Amino acid sequence: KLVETSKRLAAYQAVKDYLLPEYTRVGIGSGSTVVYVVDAIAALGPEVTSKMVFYPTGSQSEELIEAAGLNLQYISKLPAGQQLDVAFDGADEVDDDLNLIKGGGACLWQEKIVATSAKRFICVADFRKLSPRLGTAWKKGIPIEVLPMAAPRVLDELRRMGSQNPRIRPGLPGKAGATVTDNGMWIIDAPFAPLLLPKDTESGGQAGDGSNGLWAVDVLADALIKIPGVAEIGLFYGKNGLQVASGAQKPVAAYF
Ligand code: DER
Repeated sequence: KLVETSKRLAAYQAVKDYLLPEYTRVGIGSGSTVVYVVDAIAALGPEVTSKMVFYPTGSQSEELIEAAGLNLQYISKLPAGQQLDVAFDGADEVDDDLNLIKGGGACLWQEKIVATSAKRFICVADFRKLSPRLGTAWKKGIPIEVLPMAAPRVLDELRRMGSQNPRIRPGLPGKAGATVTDNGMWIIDAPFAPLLLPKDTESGGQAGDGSNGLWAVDVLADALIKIPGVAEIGLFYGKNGLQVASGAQKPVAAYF
């Protein structure tokens, strides 16, 4: 109950603060917290929302937008050189620098495409997601979207990089075999020791290069994305974290 209340409060506050009436293009993430974001947007009423178009990050997100009667459009239709005004999404874990672990809902690939197509990215998360370092609160591992036929090779490389017991995410009851994403891919969950921040490595304490199994967020992200067979990784940028290709601003705020 407390968690749901926290999600709802965070979502309504985030929409109040960051969905400005003049915005026309809005990204909608996936998961259970973003349900409250869509509720809060729908509550603004059609006089506000009818002027806006909403971009999904997967099948669940698309259903949320349609069920709320909001205008649906796809990121594949965003004109060249244009960006979304804002994108809202959840996270599995948020560290001190607003770096995120995402992918608990296996939607990370389209989520990152939409998030990095937006001028502002608002992460909405309940208090459970707050953590000093990624991997402290969320112990299931970093979600990594992979080409199924490459999964065994990727698992080998992850073990070599020091991941403890990486594994292919099994399907939910009713789906024999692996979880299959909206993109027809698999997810590997790769646990690592808590990921270091610049304030840990700059002080000269730790290298963060994977030696003794300790990685800095950006060093690990750069290494993971290069593994052949990896499509996308569930590590998202923060204010001092990963650079974002699209030049999208860092997460403006995280709401807890
Ligand atoms: O899969 C995802 O990235 C989701 O956004 C997830 O990280 C958040 O899901 P939740 O809001 O249900 O915790």
